[in-house]
Parts: sequence; C-alpha cells; structure tokens
Amino acid sequence: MIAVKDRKLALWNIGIAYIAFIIGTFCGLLQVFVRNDSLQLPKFLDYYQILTAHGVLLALIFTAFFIFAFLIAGMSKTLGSFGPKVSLFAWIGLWTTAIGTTMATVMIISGKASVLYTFYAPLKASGWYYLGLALFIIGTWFTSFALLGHFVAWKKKNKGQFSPLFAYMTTATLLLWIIACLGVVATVVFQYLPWAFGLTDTINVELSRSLFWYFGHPLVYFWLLPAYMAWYVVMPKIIGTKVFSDSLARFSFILFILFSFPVGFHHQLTEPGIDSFWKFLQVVLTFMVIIPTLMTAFSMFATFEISGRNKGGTGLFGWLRKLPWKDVRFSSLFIAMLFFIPGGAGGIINASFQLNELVHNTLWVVGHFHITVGTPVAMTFMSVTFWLIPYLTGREFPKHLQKLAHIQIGTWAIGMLLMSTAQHLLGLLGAPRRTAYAGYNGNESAAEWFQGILSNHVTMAIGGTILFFSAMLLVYIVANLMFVAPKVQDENDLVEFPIAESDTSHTAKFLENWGIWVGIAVALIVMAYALPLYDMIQNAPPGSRGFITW
Ligand code: HEM
Ligand SMILES: [Cu+2]
Repeated sequence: MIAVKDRKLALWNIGIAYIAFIIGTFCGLLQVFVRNDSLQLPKFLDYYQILTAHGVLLALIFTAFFIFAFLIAGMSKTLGSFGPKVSLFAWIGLWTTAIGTTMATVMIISGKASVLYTFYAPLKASGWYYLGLALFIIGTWFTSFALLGHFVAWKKKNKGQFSPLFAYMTTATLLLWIIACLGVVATVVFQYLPWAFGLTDTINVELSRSLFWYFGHPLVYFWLLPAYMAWYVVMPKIIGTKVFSDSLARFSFILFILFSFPVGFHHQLTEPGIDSFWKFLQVVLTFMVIIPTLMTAFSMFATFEISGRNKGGTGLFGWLRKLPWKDVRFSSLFIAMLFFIPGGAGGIINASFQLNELVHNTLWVVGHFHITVGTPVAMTFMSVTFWLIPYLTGREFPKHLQKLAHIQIGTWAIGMLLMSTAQHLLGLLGAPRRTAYAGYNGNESAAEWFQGILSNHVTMAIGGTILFFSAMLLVYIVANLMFVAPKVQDENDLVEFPIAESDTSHTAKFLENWGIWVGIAVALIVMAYALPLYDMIQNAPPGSRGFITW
C-alpha cells in the first residue's frame, strides 16, 4: 500500500482527467451529428469551438493527467513514498496544470480560441489561451522534475543497482516529454504570446508549425509509452507470468526516445516551405520506429504464449484459450493491442511521402488517431483505471461493476470499429477532416461517394453514439470506484497493483546511462532540424498578421 498523501495526489490527477473526458466525449457526440447534418448547433456554439474543446480536452488534458496519475502511483509503489520536496513540487505541478487547463478551456468555451488543438498560425486566439497552454506545460514540468528527483534520490541510495523497470520507463517517458516540450514552449513564448498580446504584428507561420510538430510527434509517444508500460510491466503480472525480457523492454524504450524527435516533418509533407531533402530524411527516420514497435509486439505475444502454455495450453493456438479473458483488466488490454495493429499499419501509410498526398487532411487521419490514441492508448488507460482507482481509494471492484466494465470495453470496441472504419473510408473517398459541412452542398457525385454502407456519415454517427454511451458507462464506473463501492476491511483484500517480476541478470549496464541516450537524441535532433529551422529564420517571409475566422 502506498502512502496516503501519494494516493491523494494520484487521485486528484485521475479526477481531473475524467472531468476532461466527460466534456470531451460529449463534444465528440455533437460532432458526429453535426457532420451528419442532423444537428444544428445553437448560435452561441460553433463547430470549431467544440472541435477545439474535443481535441484539447481528450488528446492533451485527459491523457496528460491520467498519465501523471499512473506514473505518480507507480513511482511511489516501486521506489517508495515521496519525500516532502517531491510532494511539494508535484502539488505545485498539479495546480499549475489545473489553472492552465481552466484558462484554456474558458477561452475555448467563451469562443475566443476556436483554433483547434494544433493552434496553427495564422489563426489567432486570445493571448490567454496560449498563456493557459504555457502554464499547463510548465505545470507538467514541475511534476516531471518531482518524479525525476525521486528517481535520482533512489539511485543515490541504491548505487550500482538497476532501477525497477517501471521507474526506468517512467524516467524515459519524462525525459521524452521534457525534451519534446522545448519546441512548443519556444513557439508559444517567443512567437504566439508576443503576437497575440499585440507586441508584434506578424508571425513566421512555417517556423511556428515546425516547432509545433517538433513537439507534436513525440507527444504521441508521451501517450504511448505509459500504455506500453502497462503492456510490458502490468500485463504479465495479470496473466501470471514475468516480463518477457528486461533488456528488450528497456532497449525498446530507448529506441522510442531516439526516433521520436527527428521526424516531425512527416506531419508537414504538404507544406511548401521545407526542402524535400529534409522531408525525405525525416520520413526515413520515421520508419525506424517500426523496430521498437515490432519488438514490443513480439514480446507481448511471447508473453501471452508463455503464460498460456504454462497453464496447459497446447497446439499452435491452444494457449490463447488459457488466457484470463474474464478478467476485464486483461481483456481490455488485449483489445487495445488488437486495435494497434491496423493503427500502426495506417501510420506507415500516413508517413509515406507519396501516400500522404492522398490521405492528408481527410477523415482518414481522424480514423487513424481514433484507433491509435483513441483506443489502444485510451483503452489501456481504462484497463489501468479498473485497478488503479480501487487500489488508491481502498475500495472493492464489485462483481456488478466488473460486468459493466466488460460491456463498456465491448461497446467502445464496437463503436470505434464502426466510427473509425467509416472515417477511414470516407477519407479515402475525399471527405475532408475539420469541417462542419460534409455534404458538398448536396452535389450528386459527392453524394454517391458518401452513400456506401460503411463510407457513410450515418455509420460514423452510429459508431460515435455507441462510443458516447460507452464513455458514460465508464464515467459511472469511475464515480463508483471513487466514491461509492464498499471499502475493503482488511488490507490483504485490497486489489493488487500488478507489477511483474523482471529479471535484470542479463541486462546491460549502459542501458541505464541516460547521458549517452540523451546525447544521441540531441545529435539526431540537430541533424534533422538545425539547418531547416535556420533556413526558416534566416530566409523568413514577411510573416502573417493574425486571422480570426470565426
Ligand atoms: C465519444 C467518443 C468520441 C467521438 C464520438 C469522437 C468523434 C470525433 C470526430 C467526429 C472527430 C472529427 C471531427 C472533424 O475532423 O471534423 C474527432 C476528432 C478528434 N478526436 Fe475524437 N471522438 C471520440 C473520442 C476521442 C478520444 C478518446 C480521443 C483521444 C484520446 C479523441 C481525439 C480526437 C482528436 C485529437 C481529434 C482531432 C481534433 C482536430 O482535428 O482538431 N477523440 N473526434
Ligand atoms: Cu507523427
């Protein structure tokens, strides 16, 4: 059992995450109906306002707060309770992120920041929106440094020992996050804030987008790495076995750090201001991420097979039947992983220089990130929710809630399958993303493209509705686990915090040498970005004044 004060910190983070989840998924529900032309929003709400809220609240706020809850709880569990300084920093971090989030959300809701979560210039929001985002990032840095400080203190006390795998992976994730944020902090502080508060008239658009995507791609690994932590460290324990290979797990995290950074241009393949050589280089580096991804997939299936065979499963696939399908902590993780197979394959398509031309800015992309962050990551967080909240609140996870959790996971999977398949197909046929008007004014040939069974905005809306139902079911379960479910009487009956055993006897020492890895990461960043960014600054166009299109 971890210390009460650390539990409280983690619970506050989870609470804020789920408040963002409620508002964010409600916006998602509205979106599918607006796009389907069956809902007209009231005058005070426009489509881009709710779409901004949806993106910010789900992709940034829900994920970040949940991730920090998971990391905080796991670091306290594996390295011991936080000292007073670590706690102080982590609380300052929590309140700063919460204030930043509130500022940004208020600006979005009051219609002063309909710039979507990527806040591309020259769209210009109120300066307070950018300030809110900046505070959010600064807050996460406080929490990150608190956790890194906790790690360093542990290392000092345990000289020469390998850190527990959970703590190692947390450190990798936080280093990735801090280095990634440098880009978005640079553009917000030096470009957006002076521009939005009227100190400068124009903004260098290409530079701002490039700095955004320098952050935006590793951002997806900031979502994924904690999910992988649950896959590598938590899942084997749930199915009653050990981590497949400690050194493979550590090495894959290192590779994720290295190849997360020098690749942001793959989001900018259609932009004219970047020479094709740099785009090509970054596309090639993007494909390197396939290596740690397949390493992860291999270890997961090896873990399943080992566990299934240990339980007596035989034959080519007999072991599959021996896995604990009735345990919702496991079935949810398994479904999350299944969704990542088409998700990853789609990513290869998006990142390909030529194929990107076909799918860029279409609904295909929306389909893609709902089967990457929206399911593999989000459903992994749901799986973690089912044991982490009762663990932290000291409550039971009663049978009837477990049944509901199965329904919740199943409906999320069905809803997402319908919604994202429709989005992928509509996108291939040319339906644009980020637009309220999806019908091409009733043009006949467009109507033909969009009237398939799956390539249809109605299918997307049905999927979205099932998803929203599932989201509300989850909120009901979360509220119960937080406040209602009976408390366990005896500490031995507390739900477990599953951390699998990991054998470090074959793990190479240099994997713990963070200096080397951060050094190589910086070298790759300089190689991929120094010249093109220098060029954007030196040969800058006149810049653009701000536009408020809403
Ligand atoms: C009830 C569940 C959900 C529904 C019905 C839903 C629906 C949608 C729709 C229809 C769009 C596209 C709108 C457009 O391009 O015009 C969208 C965009 C988006 N969704 Fe979701 N979504 C859901 C859950 C999620 C979750 C869980 C995440 C992430 C954790 C997420 C992240 C995003 C992001 C980042 C965008 C892009 C926003 C932008 O283009 O600025 N969504 N969603
Ligand atoms: Cu990317």
